[in-house]
Amino acid sequence: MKRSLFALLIGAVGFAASLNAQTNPDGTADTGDAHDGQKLATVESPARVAERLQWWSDARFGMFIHWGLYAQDGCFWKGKDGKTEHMMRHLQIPIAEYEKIATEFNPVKFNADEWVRIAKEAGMKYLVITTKHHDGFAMFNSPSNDYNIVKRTPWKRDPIKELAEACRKHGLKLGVYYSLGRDWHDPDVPTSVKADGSRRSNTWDFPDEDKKDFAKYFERKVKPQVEELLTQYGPIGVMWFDTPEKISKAQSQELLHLIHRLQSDCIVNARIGNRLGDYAVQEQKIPEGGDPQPWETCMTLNGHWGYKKDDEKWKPTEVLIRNLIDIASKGGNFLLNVGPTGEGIIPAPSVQHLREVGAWMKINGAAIHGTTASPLGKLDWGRCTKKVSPQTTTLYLHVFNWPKDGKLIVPGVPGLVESAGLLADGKGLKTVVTPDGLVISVPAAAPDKISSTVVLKIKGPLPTQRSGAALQSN
Ligand code: JFZ
Repeated sequence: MKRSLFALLIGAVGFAASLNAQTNPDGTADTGDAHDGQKLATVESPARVAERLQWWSDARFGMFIHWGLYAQDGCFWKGKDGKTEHMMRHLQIPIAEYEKIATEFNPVKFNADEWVRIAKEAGMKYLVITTKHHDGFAMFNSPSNDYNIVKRTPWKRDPIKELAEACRKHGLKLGVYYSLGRDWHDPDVPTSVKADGSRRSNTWDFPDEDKKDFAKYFERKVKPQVEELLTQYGPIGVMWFDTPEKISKAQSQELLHLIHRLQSDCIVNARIGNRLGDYAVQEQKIPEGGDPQPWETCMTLNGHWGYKKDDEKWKPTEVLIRNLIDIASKGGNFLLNVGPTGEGIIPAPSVQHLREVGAWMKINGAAIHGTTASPLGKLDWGRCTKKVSPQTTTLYLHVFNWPKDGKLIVPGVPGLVESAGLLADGKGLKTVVTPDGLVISVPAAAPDKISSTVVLKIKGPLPTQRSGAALQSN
């Protein structure tokens, strides 16, 4: 590929930053990690980046999967509550002990086809699965490092291979999560000390910080494993890195170069570190004004990423659907997480919630997939997404609060109305221009209590196209 890293030397295009505090589900303060919410540097031409991101932007909705040894007993170990997928660190479990979990890890109910179908039926277009979390255990066949699911478990299978096949079959893209700067199994990963004084590396097995050399770990483990991920499974849609921590700029660049040498179309998230990557990550929250650069919010269905057996605090379906709409109206992607069990199944409440989202998507998916950010200002009754063609601008009006008087007022609609109708039944609706805005006459009852879509078609492109930047402020 011609796009080269030489472009690195040419100026970087700046984007508006949006910095926000972050908290882990376990309450630990990952607050304001420098790699999140930051301006990304443009390494390639914006056109090339946009081209690579096209399918991903159109997708708008994906499934995040956190699956690892911590799931074996739902983040408990020897009866002790390990709190989250960070169980190994929270309980300071020695490597020799943690490794024993692998000898019992036997997810006999795992069915890649079923996982992919659950995602597909929810209206999701891609998945991102943890191939190595902070515990350092590879959930894929890793010839370079035998601490992996094929070598160390009685199950001996490679779930990434099976998921790649199922994704191909069902037309979804496969992305892989890789914990970059944290690896509690490797002796060479130095500790980063957080603002709250907590240390994020394995200080119980490897207390001597002076002996740790990130470069050794990077060469020995990261580079070979990233290469494996990009050569063993066909096209990888997204490399989703986490926790860049101590990685240097040169190392982030080298890694990016390695990825694009192997798969030039592979999208990389910003957690490759040092302001590189194609899109920004937001965790557990939706930025108020969106973000003009490509962005994705990742979020849990309950309060945990990994399977936590005593967590029953599920987000209501209404919240999930409205979050998806809110994110799409601000030009972002929604990566919604499931935490499969040690047996290899996605917990029933997760499946149920995703089914309900899927039922909504079946009717309203056209108002999400392939849309871009709202061109309208703040709307009292809900949100807006749009699709643009040379002849017509389609506005999807997502009505959360159905008007009691049968009049939906859309302020600031420019141009000539071509048609208005309900997405649910295709029936046309009457419109009239008033000083308050366009008034659409809608039936008394909302087709959907969570959100109903009114499709408004306007002649030609909108006069003021403000791409990306969300104009909604709530
Ligand atoms: C990380 C992991 O530690 C966690 O286990 C999970 O995988 C999640 C998706 O990512 O947690 C983070 C990382 C970065 C921030 C917050 C939580 N951050 O930048 O605010």
